[in-house]
Amino acid sequence: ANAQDEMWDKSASGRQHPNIQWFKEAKFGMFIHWGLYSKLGGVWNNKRYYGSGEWLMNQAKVPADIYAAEAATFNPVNFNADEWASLAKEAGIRYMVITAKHHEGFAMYDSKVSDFTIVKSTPYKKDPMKALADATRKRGIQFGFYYSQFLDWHEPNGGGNRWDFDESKKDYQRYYREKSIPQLKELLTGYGPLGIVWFDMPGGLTKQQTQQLVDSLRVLQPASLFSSRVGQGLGDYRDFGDSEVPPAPINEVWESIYTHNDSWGYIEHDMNFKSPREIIRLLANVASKGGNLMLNVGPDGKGNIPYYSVQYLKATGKWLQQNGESIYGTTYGFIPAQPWGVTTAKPGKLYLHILDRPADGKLLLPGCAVTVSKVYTLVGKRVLSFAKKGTDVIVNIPGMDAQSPNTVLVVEYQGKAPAYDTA
Ligand code: H79
Repeated sequence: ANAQDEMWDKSASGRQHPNIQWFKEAKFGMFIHWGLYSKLGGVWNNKRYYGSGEWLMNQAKVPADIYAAEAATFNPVNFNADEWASLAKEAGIRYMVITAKHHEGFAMYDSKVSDFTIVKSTPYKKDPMKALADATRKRGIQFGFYYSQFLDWHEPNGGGNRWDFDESKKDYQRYYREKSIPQLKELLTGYGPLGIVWFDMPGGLTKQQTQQLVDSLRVLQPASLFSSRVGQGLGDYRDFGDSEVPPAPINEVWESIYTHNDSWGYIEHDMNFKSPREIIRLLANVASKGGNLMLNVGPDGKGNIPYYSVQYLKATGKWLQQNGESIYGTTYGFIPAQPWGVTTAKPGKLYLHILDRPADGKLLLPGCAVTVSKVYTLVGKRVLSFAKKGTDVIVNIPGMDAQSPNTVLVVEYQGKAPAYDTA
């Protein structure tokens, strides 16, 4: 886990945000990294960089003024908020979080407190976030902003940039006062109700100052959820490290974040996209531990979501349309991960996600100490026979489509589900 995640303190979060329920049920979110780095695509001075596109300025140690000049040719003319939102809808996405400002310091919205914005310093001149906020909400998708509250490589007083600003001369308080907090307030007042404010990489504030920051933003949008990376254990739900799933179920509200390829921001030479099969299995794995998966896509500098992200997300949505009952609104199942797959649950129902069909066609549910009344395939509702041996239940499964990324069975039962020893 990142050090920042260790700051998330279970005792401090005994409280529950009054608006947490939608998030608990949502299970599948879309993360979008989009900024000036998207135009650069992981290339600087004809050199390809690997890792994460949004880190290019840092990796190539580009001076802030030279980097800022790139805005003059950033013109995402193909951006279409309705297309992005309907893709999310078709993919079965329930919430979307997009970078309003990443570490590069560039505002992807109409900020009045900085000149380094998509409206003021690019030929595009429009605010794409307004349109996206409207397009997602219109489709019942919760909308939220990512905001890098401490790292800002554009500002002499912002965190992180040591290649052209002297760290010892930085006044972080001033940066928070003059840019970070005012921009957060703009985002929380100008774009309607936000489902989430997704902070990242805390720094430069004491616990008391972080609390003041949170309090000053809460009053603007009491219903909005804050991610744990606001720091100091003050978030409303827990985020794991980038691309991390906990090893065992966790009885808390939490989220795993993953990239579709190997980068958050667009990299033109990164084609390592997870297949629909991989996404569907990752989603089941995360749900079986009780969390949400927020999967990232990185649109390019013209405003196009990469072709494979579009295709693979749509395919994921097809699976969810038929099998969503086993994902949305579930929590971890009471049977831990098995050689054949993982489980999720709702009251009276256990969902068996068969990721690797056992060769003998017999599915073992160890420690299934409930009264099973019926087992059937989720798709097609085909009833299956089963046997009981002590607390073990063995389900006779039919020949399955070997190509299926995840075949789901439903176990209906009476009785209290055995307690799961969560981490
Ligand atoms: O927004 C994404 C990342 O840019 C951000 N969090 C996610 C959601 C993040 N900020 N800091 N970090 C992640 C940790 C820094 C990782 C790094 Fe690297 C390792 C920076 C340099 C080496 C990854 C690999 C980025 C460039 C190369």
